[in-house]
Order: sequence, then C-alpha cells, then structure tokens
Amino acid sequence: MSAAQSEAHRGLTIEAVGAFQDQGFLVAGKLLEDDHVEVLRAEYDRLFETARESGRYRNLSIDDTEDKNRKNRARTQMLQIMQMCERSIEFRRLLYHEPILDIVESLLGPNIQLFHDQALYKPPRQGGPVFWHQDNGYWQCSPANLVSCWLTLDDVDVSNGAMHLIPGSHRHLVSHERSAETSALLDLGDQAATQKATVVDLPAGGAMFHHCQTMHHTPENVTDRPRRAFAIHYMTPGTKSIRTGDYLDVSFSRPMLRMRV
Ligand SMILES: O=C(O)CCC(=O)C(=O)O
Repeated sequence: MSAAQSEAHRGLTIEAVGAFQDQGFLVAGKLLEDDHVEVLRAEYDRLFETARESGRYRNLSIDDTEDKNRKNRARTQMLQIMQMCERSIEFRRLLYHEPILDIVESLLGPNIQLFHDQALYKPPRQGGPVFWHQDNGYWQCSPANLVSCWLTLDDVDVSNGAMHLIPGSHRHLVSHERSAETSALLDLGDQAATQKATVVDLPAGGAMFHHCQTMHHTPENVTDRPRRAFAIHYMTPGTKSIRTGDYLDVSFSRPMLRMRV
C-alpha cells in the first residue's frame, strides 16, 4: 500500500479487526453528526408515512402465512422498509459514507458491493421484537462473509430495542427451523443463550457492525421513544445465491460502493 493510500484509509486497527473476527461483531460508537441524524430522521419518518399510505412496507411481527384477519389484529409493530436507497437520495448517499466504508473495507476488503439495505422501525410502546437469528440463515449467500452496519437514529438501550448478540456465534450456521410458538424462523428461546448475549447501547448516530452468521435479536420497544434503525448489508462482488446458484450482479439495487481495482 502506498503512503497516499494508507493515509486515505482510516479503517480499523489490526486489534479491532481481530476482535471482530473473534467475536463476530464490533461496536463503532457514534459515526454520524447530529445534524445529519436530524436530516435522516425527517426522511425516515416521511418514507414510513408514505409507505403506510401505499402499503409498501412489512410488519415483521406478523407471519406472512397468517391470514388477513389476524394481520389486522397484530399487537406489535416491527416495521420494515427494504431498499430505502431506492426511495430516498439521503439514504442512497448514506451508502457512500466514507468513514463507514473505511470500516467495512477493513473487514471485507477494498471491493464492496451492496447486498441490500433496510429500515427497521419499532414505534413507541408497541415496537415488536426480532427473534434470534443469523442473517445468512435466511439469505443463503456464498461466500458467507457478508458484513452489516446497523445504524441508530435514536438513542437505543435495552428498553427500546437494543441489539443483543452472542459473541463467537458466527463460526457455525445453525438450522433456521420455524418455531411453532413464535412463528419466528429461529427462536432460540434458550435462556442460556440469552444470558451469554452482549447488549449494545448506542447513541443516535451510532453504529455496530456484525458478521452475517452472528446470532442476534432485538427486544420490544416498551418506552415512549421511537427506535429508528437502518441496516446496510455489504458483500464482496462475486457473491452467489446458494438457492439459485446465480451471482448477485451489480445493478441499481446492488451498486458497487467502493472499488480499488
Ligand atoms: O433492527 C432490528 O431490530 C433488527 C435488525 C437485524 O436483525 C439486522 O440488522 O440483521
């Protein structure tokens, strides 16, 4: 690496990369300035309002296989908009945030492609949980080296839906069977596993990075505060879908975010 390149690269220390490889996640702390967070919050709220009118969002608290009547009686809301970057310039721009990409480059290498992004909103008082899972249990990508950046637009702690992760769990993918009790694809429901979890508090504008096989979950939001989060999932070009055997090609939905070749 030339002097200019190493100066331009402000990623993680070797120790921090080692900690990520060992634990399967890394807490980066505050990465977005308050005025940037304000802009993103306004855009986030606008997009959810529009999505409610058009129905272009999902409530993950409801199993897709449930019938329409049960859907209408959902008690909690774990709201998801996929691909905010296709609806908003501000969120598209966030994909190219240099300090975030510097960290991703430390973890994934210099060629970084978007897998997808998603907004994950737990409204005050009725924000539903996301049960224990490993992302690649759903995604089925190969190689299984994807990295996620989970960003918070509000102060987040255990009472409004903080991220819980099990250190070291990224080394093995477990079976993602549907749980009869919760309808979640994976619900460890296992107090021992929950006790081993690390709970990550973050300020608004904070970020946490995790490997695609790290077991994680978020609890309900029982506070009067919103919990607005945004996840960006990164892969290396040449990643394949195991289900179809096809490469996940570069496109408007899956742009290259950084290239150094
Ligand atoms: O935001 C949440 O509550 C869950 C996020 C999550 O599971 C993920 O980013 O993989």
